[in-house]
Amino acid sequence: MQRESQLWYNKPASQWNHALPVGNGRMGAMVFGGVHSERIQLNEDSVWSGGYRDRNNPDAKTALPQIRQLLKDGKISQAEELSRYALTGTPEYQRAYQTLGDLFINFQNMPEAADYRRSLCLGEAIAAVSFTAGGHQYRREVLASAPADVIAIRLTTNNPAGLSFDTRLVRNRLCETTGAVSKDTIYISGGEGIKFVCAMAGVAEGGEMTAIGEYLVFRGVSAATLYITAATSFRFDNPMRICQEILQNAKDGGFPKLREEHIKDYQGLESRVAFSLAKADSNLPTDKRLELLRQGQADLGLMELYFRYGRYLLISCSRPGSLPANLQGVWCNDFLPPWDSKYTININTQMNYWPAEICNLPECHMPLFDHLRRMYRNGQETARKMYGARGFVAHHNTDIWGDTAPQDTYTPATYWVMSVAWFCLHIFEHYEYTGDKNFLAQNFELMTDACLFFADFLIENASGQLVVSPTVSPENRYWLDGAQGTLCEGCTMDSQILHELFNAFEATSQILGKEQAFAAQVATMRAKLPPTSIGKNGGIMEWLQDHEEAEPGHRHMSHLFALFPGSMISPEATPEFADAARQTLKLRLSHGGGHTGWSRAWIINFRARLGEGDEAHFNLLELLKNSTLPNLFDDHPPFQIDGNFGATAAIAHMLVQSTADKIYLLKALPSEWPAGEISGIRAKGGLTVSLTWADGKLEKASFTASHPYCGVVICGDKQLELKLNEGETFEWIVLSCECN
Ligand code: FUC
Repeated sequence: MQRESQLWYNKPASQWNHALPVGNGRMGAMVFGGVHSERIQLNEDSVWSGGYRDRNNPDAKTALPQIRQLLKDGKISQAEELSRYALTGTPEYQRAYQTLGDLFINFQNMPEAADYRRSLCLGEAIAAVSFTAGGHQYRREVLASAPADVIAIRLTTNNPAGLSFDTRLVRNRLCETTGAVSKDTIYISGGEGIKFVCAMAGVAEGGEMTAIGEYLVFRGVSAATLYITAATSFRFDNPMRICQEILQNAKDGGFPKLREEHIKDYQGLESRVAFSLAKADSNLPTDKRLELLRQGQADLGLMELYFRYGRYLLISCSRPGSLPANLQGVWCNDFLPPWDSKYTININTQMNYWPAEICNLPECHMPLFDHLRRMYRNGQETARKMYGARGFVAHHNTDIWGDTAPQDTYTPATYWVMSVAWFCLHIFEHYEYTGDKNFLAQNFELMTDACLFFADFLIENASGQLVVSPTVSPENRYWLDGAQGTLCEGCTMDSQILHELFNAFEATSQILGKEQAFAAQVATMRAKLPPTSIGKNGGIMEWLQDHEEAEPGHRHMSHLFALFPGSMISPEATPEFADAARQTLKLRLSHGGGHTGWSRAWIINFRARLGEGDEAHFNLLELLKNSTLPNLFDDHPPFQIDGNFGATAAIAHMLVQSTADKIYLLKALPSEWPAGEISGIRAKGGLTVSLTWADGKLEKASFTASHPYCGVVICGDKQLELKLNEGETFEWIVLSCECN
């Protein structure tokens, strides 16, 4: 079967949301592809607005007992007022991610273009611009190489000596110095708090190149290469020296070698997974396809492309050694971007990493764990200073410094202490997929300290249950006695996360043979957590009391955590709760829920978990129609990358889902996808899974074990006992399996 491999357009990008992204984890670039002038907007993941500050509110600890008492007494607004003074970070805001700047290329004497094409090849991770002008061909290639640590731009023409242009790096604000550092290299530098250098070296073939002022000027060349890199004081003492070393190596190696090594490196990750829906393939530009989809035309190939693009984006913005994918991955055009383009950790950052394991990119998960380590010391300080607790805590946002104090003055999200617990489930998930005990051992102290915080912080409510107080159910409000409230004693999502954290901790303690006494205490705490309950409207209750929601169509569906990404609710194990989750979804959607890209992506995952293929497909269509920009970036609005990653994971989950000892195949196969294949998907227990299906039925599945496996494969009414030794593969040929 053919695979969709390109995003392409027949005109240059008129704005940023049309430009095409490349990235090597640490650096990103957005290619506009103009004919007479090119703009390439640049990012480096550590260009942020300032340094670390201790923002822990010194009055939190004193006020905490009073806030708790007010909540117990039902005096919600008073508890909220005191929290606003005593719990809010001092100062209120964390740092913001920022653009690095732009590369501009102005071409001289370039005639009008014909046969224009701007594309992004997902098979090679190369953005290209090509056209004919004045009877000659012109081509530009832009790639972000991880091995060479540069963004490389290659310009060629078959017009002898036909390329003349000038080029420079620009950053409108906060640029302290610019100019040439040598006869072939120019740079810009600046930054608030974190100092950056971005440097560009040029190589001309034929013709001439000179550095003048802050420009590199090319005259009458037949080909030119530009190498760009950047470094900041976040990682290096002398960013300029690092940039010069990187650029020297790139020039010494030359473009052909750099290109070849880039493709090899990228394909090492990308080619592990292939997804194809039989009828795919269209010869229309991507923006046109999106438009036709909005008009109701089916386009299975676009879904295939969207999935492949999701993996491409994760590979491009999250590599070992880089910072984790932020709200915009690594691509950000602003000095003060929406929500600072930092890490919102009450779902958005977590969602960025939903595809990492199942889509066979465990390496790309690593920056998240590095960042958790960055948050660790700060989180211990926040626990101690704000709450007088041991262990490790963070609130609903963090920044480049791993800041763990609350962000924002009172919003329905700010004083939520569950994000570290949620991140620890990613540690366990990585272990479940890979079986890597060393990784688990290295990160066990984070899990231990996450639990330790709750050993000190949980309190008993009037029913003797252990609850988080104060807390919020992100990010909804409830009605109580004619007034709206946010703060509460315990909420469903918190209990669900804690159930999963405590289970994971107990399992890890057993696997590693460590902290067994504490694990017993954790088990006792787990037994006293409030259970998930069903409310009077037939849905899952969001709070421990059956409050009415202030926003019944709220984008957050926090109380369905146990359905996804958690696993305590499933149609197989808890059919009654699965029905209640369906009812919750129905109610939220009937009030306009799913209106942000990430919220819609979460819904697709819920539908996949519930085994509802057609519903999953419907919501994927809605995401593409209503929350997708011309360059296929997710549109919150504005651009926010979590929806891309959430939906990529969801597509995988529609086809393969797993628990420690069960694998479900084609559990949510939509009737619109009668035939297809997917290869290289990972399942818990260390399996790599490939499938083909036709007429809505599984034909063949193969399983390769990276370590000994023993479990059951389930597809519709068919079951298979699977026992594999390390390295072994089993092929299951199924001829008459009705799935769904
Ligand atoms: C949370 C969400 C918003 C947005 C922001 C970055 O606050 O509720 O929709 O995604 O994070």
